[in-house]
Amino acid sequence: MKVHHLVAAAAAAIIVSTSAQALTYATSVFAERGTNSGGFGDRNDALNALGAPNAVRSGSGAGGFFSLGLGKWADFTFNGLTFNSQDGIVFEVTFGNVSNHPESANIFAFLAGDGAPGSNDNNLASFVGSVPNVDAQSGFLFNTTSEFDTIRIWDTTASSNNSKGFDVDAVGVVPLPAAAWLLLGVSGALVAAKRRAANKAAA
Ligand SMILES: [Ca+2]
Ligand SMILES: [Ca+2]
Repeated sequence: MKVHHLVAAAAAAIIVSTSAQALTYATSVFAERGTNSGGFGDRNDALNALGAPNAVRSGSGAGGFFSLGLGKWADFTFNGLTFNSQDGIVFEVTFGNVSNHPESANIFAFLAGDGAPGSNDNNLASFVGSVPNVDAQSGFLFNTTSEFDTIRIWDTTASSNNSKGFDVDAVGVVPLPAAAWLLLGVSGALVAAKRRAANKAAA
């Protein structure tokens, strides 16, 4: 078997193992909404942030997501499951208009029984990262380093942006280590490079 066949086989194996283990999406949410969060009926419903990403834009309306409002948060849980140092992912919605509507959030992961973070302080032990909406339109992967059953998404959007805050479409937990996702990307790039080389040789 030639090298590029081996690479393709490895990439295929990873794709199979990834699709076989689906993301665990949030099944319940408790939200403390921030300021400037009124209007746009559908985006007031926190339940729109549960399940797989499904935000839509049709005509003058948009649906399937939940706007946090400015400066507050929502807590997501996953059918009562506890995870340990697994990656999470959050999907935000700005419909390709992130330069006009820059939004952001801090992400926390903790065990509810240990008490939720009481401030939006990125020095807290449960803090796992910050996310600008530009990086979360197709899902922003974040890495946790401890046990958790709750993910808190805390809006940090500047009040000058005339925004209704970070718009959450979905929150999930990734079953595979991030390394596998990276490997998948690298393998795909290698396959593409080998194909280009092969095409060039054939031409
Ligand atoms: Ca948005
Ligand atoms: Ca949604």
